[in-house]
Amino acid sequence: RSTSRAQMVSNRQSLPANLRNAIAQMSPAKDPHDLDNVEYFFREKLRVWCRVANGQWNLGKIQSTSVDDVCVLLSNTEEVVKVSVEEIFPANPDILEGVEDLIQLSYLNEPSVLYNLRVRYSQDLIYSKAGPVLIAVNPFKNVQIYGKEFLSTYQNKALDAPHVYAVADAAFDEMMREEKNQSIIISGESGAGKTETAKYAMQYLEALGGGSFGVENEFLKTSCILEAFGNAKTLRNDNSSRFGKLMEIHFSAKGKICGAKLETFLLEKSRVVQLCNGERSYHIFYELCAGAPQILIERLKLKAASEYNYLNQSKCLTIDRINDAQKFHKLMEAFNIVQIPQEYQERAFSLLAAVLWLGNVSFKVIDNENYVEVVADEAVTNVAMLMGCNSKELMVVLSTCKLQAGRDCIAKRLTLRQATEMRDSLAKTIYASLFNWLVEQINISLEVGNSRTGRSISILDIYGFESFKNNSFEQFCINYANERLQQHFNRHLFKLEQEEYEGDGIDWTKVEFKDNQECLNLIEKKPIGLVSLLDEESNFPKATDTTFANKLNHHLRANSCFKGGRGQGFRVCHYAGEVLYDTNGFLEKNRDPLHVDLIQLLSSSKCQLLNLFSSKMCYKSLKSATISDSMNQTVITKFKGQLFKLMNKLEDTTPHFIRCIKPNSNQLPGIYDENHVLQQLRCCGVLEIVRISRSGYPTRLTHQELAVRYGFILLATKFSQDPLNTSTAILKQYNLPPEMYQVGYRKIYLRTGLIGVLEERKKYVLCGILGLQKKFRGYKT
Ligand code: AD9
Ligand code: MG
Repeated sequence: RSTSRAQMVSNRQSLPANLRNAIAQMSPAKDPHDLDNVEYFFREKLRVWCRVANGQWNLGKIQSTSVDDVCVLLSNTEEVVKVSVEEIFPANPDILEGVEDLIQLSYLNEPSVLYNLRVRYSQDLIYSKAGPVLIAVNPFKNVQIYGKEFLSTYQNKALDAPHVYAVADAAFDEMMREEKNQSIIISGESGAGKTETAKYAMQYLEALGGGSFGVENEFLKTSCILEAFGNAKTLRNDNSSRFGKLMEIHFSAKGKICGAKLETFLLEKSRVVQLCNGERSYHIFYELCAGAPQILIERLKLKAASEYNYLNQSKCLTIDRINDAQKFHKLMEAFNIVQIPQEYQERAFSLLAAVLWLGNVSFKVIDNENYVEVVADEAVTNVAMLMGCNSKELMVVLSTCKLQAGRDCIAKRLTLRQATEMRDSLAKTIYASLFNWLVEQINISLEVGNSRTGRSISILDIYGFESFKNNSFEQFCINYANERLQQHFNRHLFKLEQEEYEGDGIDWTKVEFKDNQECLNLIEKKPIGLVSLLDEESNFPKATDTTFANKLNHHLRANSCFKGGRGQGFRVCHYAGEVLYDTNGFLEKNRDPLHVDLIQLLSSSKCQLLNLFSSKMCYKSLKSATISDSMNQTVITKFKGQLFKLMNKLEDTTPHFIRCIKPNSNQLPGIYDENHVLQQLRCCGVLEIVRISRSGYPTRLTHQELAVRYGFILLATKFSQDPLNTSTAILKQYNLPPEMYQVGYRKIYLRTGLIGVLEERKKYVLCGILGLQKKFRGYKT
């Protein structure tokens, strides 16, 4: 072995220096045969990937090499191009085209990975593996790989091709075997397919654990309700989730579903009142307008969606190929399955209509100071009717605010801007309360009994990373959540594994990965981090969005993930790319003030739902001294707390990761935009994951475990006091190739497949012993 290494080194000396460097970079794997291959590759002028002027990767063959450049004959155009060695990567042999798991590739580099996924994608093989991670490339069309037939094929283990069903199956098996809670963590940018993937995972578990509890048919129905109220068309995704969700499914000892619990995270409230061009508000509004039966239209005084200011402001009322009226009927079915009583359904629809009419409430300026009163038109009358309030009272609440002056309470008129904010605040409050109430109803119907058993599978689907031209507080929260999730991913796939190797003293060359701790420090560090500074400014009455931006620029410069911006802007280098945020509206959205007058209005209403909402708000405010005190817990602080809780919960589970990839930004089938895909593969470190899993040791046994399971082969004299010596003696006795395992202080680490070999040999040895025993008994009788 040492001779062959020396030969290799001398071979390499004959190559130009930068080519040698390129080779070394191409194959960081420590297996010497690998390096040998790469050199051979160059000498024999085998196929390579070559990046041409337009940035595309093309296949070609090396014609000649010089000190700085390589001449490559391109396969598609047959032209010869001269490129620098950095633009060249070895291509894999044909036989490895479209492998299921990227760890099977002989040459691991970006163009090979991109090509492999592309080949599979073009054959509708949207799922691949990158070691332990499932990669799902969004097909943007129906692919015939779901449904009953496929469900049972995976259940019967008749197929092990990469699939979300296979991930759900593995989670289920591990949960039953180890009695440990599992999680399926789905990530990817907006529109990459997380929500669809989550639904398929639930569908699989439903089919697997369906039983006597009646919960199983409800999962997809709950998704239908949640999507109607929590999803909207954005520029990135026609069905974008505007909230995060964790669905925790519980199983009995027999593996049957016995309940589920849904937890949601921060719904984007601002969407109810404010939209970007080309985006829509929540689907439910359009569905209601398009699909409500005549009787409901009359009762709610409904008009077409185009008549409502909250909806028509963005000049986008429909979604291609989506029939809102049909969706409304599906929603009604779902409401019935989740058993929301008819009268509550009607109250919910009234509140939706009230929100729509609120957007049409207008104000007229009555004096030079810009103070206003509400225009008494059908809009405000309808809102009052739908909310079950007195319309005069409503008009007062929307245009004045009560101030305490000594013992007296005086009403002060609002300016146009203040009145509009008050109106929008009421609309957002009603909508968000309605959403939370629905989640509660869903939870009642999914009810988990006494099932904290260590037998649960949690499926996490949160909003994907977002970077628009204009990014506000909402994008900041979404990207913060993704940053936390990315850290969980890194911890489990890179950190913990490598720390274990190092801690146990085995020979291991560290694989570097992009750690995002610095970005989390920027956001979370106390007292000087984005969240702390935002809270500080939010609690300071005179602060403005500009003073906030100045403060950030002043305090955060030292962090390499922070880049200042002009005026009200600031930039953050997230793991998935740089985002420019506009602080405009940050403070107000973070404070999210709730006026006492609004709460009082809700509690005086004839609508029981509104009474319920207001009592919850009062309860919250009673817990603290004053209403404004209850708001001390700002939106971002609450969100941060929720994220910490979520991460703690996930830490208690065995994670299964799914990375969704968006192949193009136009949501079209059949288009595989290499740069777009590459950027996503890079941010989740796919190549690094593959590198770790291929050079890693997936099976680990403590010396004790090894001795118990395989030690019978040793003669008693070979058992040593030192478990480590016993282990090595056992492995020697089984005659295993030494490069296939490593001996740590506490454990033995085995390469992929070796445990199977061990089991086989054990069986073989046992058969031999049994045979001997039989023979022996034969002699006796
Ligand atoms: V966001 O962060 O909520 O904005 P997601 O959830 O990642 O986003 P979503 O699951 O909504 O994306 O997928 C976007 C669209 O891609 C869907 O509406 C489908 O039209 C399409 N899609 C995604 N996955 C599949 C699939 N497995 N098969 C077919 C799919 N179409
Ligand atoms: Mg989604």
